[in-house]
Amino acid sequence: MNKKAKIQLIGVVILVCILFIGLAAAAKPVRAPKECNDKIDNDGDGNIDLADSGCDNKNDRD
Ligand SMILES: [Ca+2]
Ligand SMILES: [Ca+2]
Repeated sequence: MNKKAKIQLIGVVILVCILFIGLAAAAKPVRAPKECNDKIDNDGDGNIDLADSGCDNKNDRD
């Protein structure tokens, strides 16, 4: 294999890696809302979001 062919092969390998990284990023599920800002009683104690003593702020995840 000559030098030019090796460089082309490395380029193709790098492109395939970038493609797979892009696909993996695109396949990630949309980030769920924070549990203290989703209007759901996540822990089932009757208190929703900031009304729950476990929630210090809307970005909290308890
Ligand atoms: Ca709760
Ligand atoms: Ca909640």
